[in-house]
This record gives sequence, structure tokens and C-alpha cells, in this order.
Amino acid sequence: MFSLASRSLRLSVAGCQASRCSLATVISGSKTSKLVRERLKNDVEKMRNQFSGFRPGLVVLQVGDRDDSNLYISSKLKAAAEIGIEAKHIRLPSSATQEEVLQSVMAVNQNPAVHGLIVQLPLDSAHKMDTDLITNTVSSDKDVDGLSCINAGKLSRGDLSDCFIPCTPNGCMELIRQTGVSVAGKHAVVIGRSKIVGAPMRDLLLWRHATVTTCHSKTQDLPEQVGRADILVVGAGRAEMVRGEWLKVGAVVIDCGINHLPDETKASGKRVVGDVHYASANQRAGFLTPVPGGVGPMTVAMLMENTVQSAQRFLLRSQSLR
Ligand code: NAP
Ligand code: L37
Repeated sequence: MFSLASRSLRLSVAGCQASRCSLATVISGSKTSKLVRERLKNDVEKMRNQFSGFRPGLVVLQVGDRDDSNLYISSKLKAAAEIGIEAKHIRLPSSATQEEVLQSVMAVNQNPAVHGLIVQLPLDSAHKMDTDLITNTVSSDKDVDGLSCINAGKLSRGDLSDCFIPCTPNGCMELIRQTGVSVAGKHAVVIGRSKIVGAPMRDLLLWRHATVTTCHSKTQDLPEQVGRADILVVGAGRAEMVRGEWLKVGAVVIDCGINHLPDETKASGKRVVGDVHYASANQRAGFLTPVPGGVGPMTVAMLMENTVQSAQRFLLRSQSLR
């Protein structure tokens, strides 16, 4: 008797209701990104057959030599090669001046064989750099990171059809779609308001008709806000900050965070964790993305998608000029 009562107490504390006492359904970004990459490979092959050897072109411009950027760029180059995208990595030294970075961007803007250009952030520079000036110098029709004011402005107004959507939030939307949970009318909470994650995520959820709350470092009572979310997207850069106990039972939880914690059991001496405390969230969420293997691989896949889309738009423009 006692043990049954204590079990039911423990379960109710963990947030389980009579109808649902299982763990969250894991939404795999690794699997979903593989499907996207296979679809894109087919699309590129069709383009190549139809337009005599044509390939989409992508440039990844890096300033300096950050270990994390090196890792992400190598994933992007590998994905591009598999799909048939002609990708080039331009690495400028951290001693490069802002003028040199801008010159590089403008040279790529002029190159008709390149359909997508990203400047991998954050810049690892010895000089003070105006990052917004650099991302705004990328031609808006090659801005496959969607970070220029033109693309960000279109997204914020809901003109989604002819803009480039930033890769990480676009990947999050794809993962939400995978759950089968409809966004319209739901209460969505986004933690973070950066140009690359939080702000475009808020815009996407809003224009898919969610009611959106955006939280940031000055938000009061974050657990209370999180508890109202049917859909929660976290991009705060704070290891395991969101606790499972904060969540609404059954919520869709998308974790963008990539953080490193010391771990002596690993050869590298560290392990990767998200911004959500996975074990406790797993007890309460309906759907949950893992880290690694969640949003990260989707970011790479969405960059490929934007590059292929840009190349398709380029071909359409060239045909209409004929
Ligand atoms: P960021 O530019 O540092 O922005 C972090 C945001 O979180 C800011 O808006 C900040 O608020 C807010 N924030 C920080 N601490 C908070 C707290 N205690 N409570 C509530 N809000 C808080 O970072 P980011 O570039 O957006 O990246 C966010 C995370 O996503 C990082 O872990 C990053 O590594 C990861 N990321 C992952 C991918 C991927 O592909 N998986 C891609 C990009 C980034 P303020 O605006 O008030 O400062
Ligand atoms: N498009 N993406 C674009 N532009 C930028 O300027 N910074 C930035 C950006 N971010 C980015 O590339 N992020 C990113 C993060 C994680 C991965 C890929 C890209 C990724 O593949 N992560 C793996 C492995 C994580 C790890 O071991 O550190 C994952 O499974 O999450």
C-alpha cells in the first residue's frame, strides 16, 4: 500500500498524469537531416541533368580559427560534397582587417558561380569588427544564412516566400513539423532573441500562427513563462538551464544549445549538453530534441536547402532573361 502511494506521489511530482506516464518522444535531427540531404541530392542531380552539368555553389567565409567553427564548417563542406553542391571554404587569418573581409564578401557577391555565401559567426578577429556591416554586405540573393536586414525584415513582416530563413530556426520548424503537433493557436515560448536563433524563431512561430512569448536575460520568472509553453524553443547558451520541472506536461521542447561541460570520463575531457536539462525534461515533455543529434545537424541540412533554393532561383532568373 505504502509503496504504491509513494509511487503515485513520485509520478505526480514528475508531472505524469494518469493518461501519460511515459518518457518524451525523441525527435532525431540526425535522422531528419539525413532525409533532407537525400532529397536535396536528388534535386541537384535533376538540375545537373536539365542544365548540362550545372551545380549549386556555396562559399563559407571564416575569419580566424575557432575550434567549434572548424568543426561546423567541416560538417557543412561534407554535406555539400555528398549532395553535389560545389562548396568552397575561404579562411582569412584573424589578422585580416574589416576592409579585407568586406573585399572578400564583395568578390564572392560578384561571382556568378556562387549562389550561397555565409560568413561563419562569431568572427575570430584580432580587430574590432562590425559584424552587422559584414553580414549586410552579403548580397541578399546569396544570403543563405538569412542574416541581412533585407531577409530578416521580410521574415519579420511574414513575407516568407521570397526570403532566406536562418538555418537554425528553419531546422527547428522542420523538427516541430516532425512531431505532427500543429503550431497554429498554440502558445510558443522562445528563450533568446539573437539575430541567428531567437529572433527569427519568434518570427517563424508567429507567422505559423502561434501566440509567441520571447524571453531573454532580463525576463522575470523564467520558469513561469516556460510553464505556459505548448512549444518551447531554447537558444540561450546556458548549459542545462531549463529544468524539466518547469515544463508543461506534454510540451514540444526544441533545444538549440551547444555547451561543453567538463567530463573526465571522456577522452576529450568534456561532453556536449544543451540548454535544457535532458534527463528531467524527458520525464515531462511530450517531444524532446537531443544534444548532440538534434538541432545541430538540422542547421547544416537547412544551409544546404537554402543553397539549392538559391541556385533554383538563379536558374529561374537566368531563364527569364533569355
Ligand atoms: P547569443 O547571441 O549569446 O544569445 C543568447 C540569448 O539568450 C540572448 O538573447 C540572451 O538574452 C538570452 N539569454 C542568455 N542568458 C539567459 C538567461 N539566463 N535567461 C534567459 N535568456 C537568456 O547566443 P546564440 O548565438 O543565439 O546561441 C544560443 C545557443 O544556441 C548557444 O548555445 C549556441 O551554441 C547555440 N547555437 C546552436 C546552433 C545549432 O545549430 N545547434 C546554431 C547557433 C547557435 P539578452 O538578449 O538579454 O542578452
Ligand atoms: N549557418 N550557422 C550558420 N551561420 C553561422 O554564422 N554560427 C553560424 C552557424 N552555426 C552553426 O553552424 N552551428 C552549428 C552548431 C552545431 C552543429 C552544426 C552547426 C552540429 O553539427 N552539431 C553536432 C555536434 C555537436 C558537437 O559535438 O559539438 C550536433 O549533433 O549537435
